[in-house]
Amino acid sequence: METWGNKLDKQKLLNEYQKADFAKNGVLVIKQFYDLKQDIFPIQSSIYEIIGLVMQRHGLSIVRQPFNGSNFDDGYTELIAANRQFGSEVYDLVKQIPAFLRLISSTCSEQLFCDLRGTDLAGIGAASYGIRIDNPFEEQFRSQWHQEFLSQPQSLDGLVFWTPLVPILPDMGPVVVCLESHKDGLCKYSKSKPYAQKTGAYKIGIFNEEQVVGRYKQVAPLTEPGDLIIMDFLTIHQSGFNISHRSRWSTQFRFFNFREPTGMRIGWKASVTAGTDIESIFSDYFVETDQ
Ligand SMILES: O=C(O)CCC(=O)C(=O)O
Ligand SMILES: [Fe+2]
Repeated sequence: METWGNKLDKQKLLNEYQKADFAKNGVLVIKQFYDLKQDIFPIQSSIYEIIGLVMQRHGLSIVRQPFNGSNFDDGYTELIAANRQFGSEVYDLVKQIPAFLRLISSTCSEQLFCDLRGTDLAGIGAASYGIRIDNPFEEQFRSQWHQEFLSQPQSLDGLVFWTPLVPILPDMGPVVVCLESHKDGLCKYSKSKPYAQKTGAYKIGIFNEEQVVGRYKQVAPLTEPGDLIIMDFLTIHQSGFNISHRSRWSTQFRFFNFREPTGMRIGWKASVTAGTDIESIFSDYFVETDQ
């Protein structure tokens, strides 16, 4: 247990009930895993400043309230109303915030992963992390049903860490998860008609999506900043639909196990967003379809 270089924080490890719950369901919500003041507030503060600088860069004079933590996104709705492209600029910049990178590589995240996966050698996949900004009624970048391993071919026993920066209410479209779906292995995928208008890897969907997803009970946990959702790399999940008036800000990062044989065989590839050709890696799992 010396592996992490820091003192092991046993408080942050899962108890036997949580471990059993995770093994059964393929998903677990851990309330207040991160410290609001120490871990989350500095990220929110930097986002507030970056939004302000992007406004300034584009000569916009949008009136904003002083930063108080929970209002870190003040003015963002007005910014994207002026030009949606300015929102993409913010999206690319916020993943460069040091406090966010500290959260990802925090000792408590790493030890949670290592303890749960029984490994001493965790990795954080190249381009496998970011801060989602799901704007109300926007479909283009919404994640439809998927399993993480297909787009993050690092290790089969990887984990998604998902944690919100705003309180997630039902109308904000919480992540929807298919319980116990991780037990059935990797699904078949196709480039199907319903997603043809989407961007990049969002064109890919689970083959026979409705039938596959229909086999499982679904949950859509409501979470608050500080809470953490962990998901198995094979758990089927999707973004909910944000029909609220506020963008849904959430951070996600992924850990993988360097010692897992499938990951080692395929070479711990980077995220699909970094250009990894998942159709060739997973050629047996892609189905041609005209539906
Ligand atoms: O935040 C979302 O809606 C989707 C999240 C997701 O698919 C992930 O974190 O892997
Ligand atoms: Fe995902």
